[in-house]
Amino acid sequence: RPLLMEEVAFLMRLKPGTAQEYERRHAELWPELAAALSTAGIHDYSIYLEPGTGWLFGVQKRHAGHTTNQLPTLPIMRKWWQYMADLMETNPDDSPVVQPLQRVFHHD
Ligand code: RM4
Repeated sequence: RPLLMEEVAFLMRLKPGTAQEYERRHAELWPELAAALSTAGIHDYSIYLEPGTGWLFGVQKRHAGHTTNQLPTLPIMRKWWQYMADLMETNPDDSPVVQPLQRVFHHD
């Protein structure tokens, strides 16, 4: 039976003192970026903050046939990452450092 949807979770990290601005920018997420995420098959996407440390916990669902591997090639995604780079720990290309997480428990 084919998998219709998968859930993925990952860590990212904020630079010190940027949490308020990070939340503010996401409250005003560019509609074009939201559309790109949806088109790529991402939905039910949340980012949680551990306030004391700046660790971000992202969790999102991906439809079967999702194209998240192509997001880094989209100009709107690159532009968003450049915009966010002053707030986040980033790679040299301005994408956020992402640490994938392994699921060790699930209660349905
Ligand atoms: C984050 C980061 C992620 C993106 C979300 C919407 O700050 O840029 O890559 O998926 O925003």
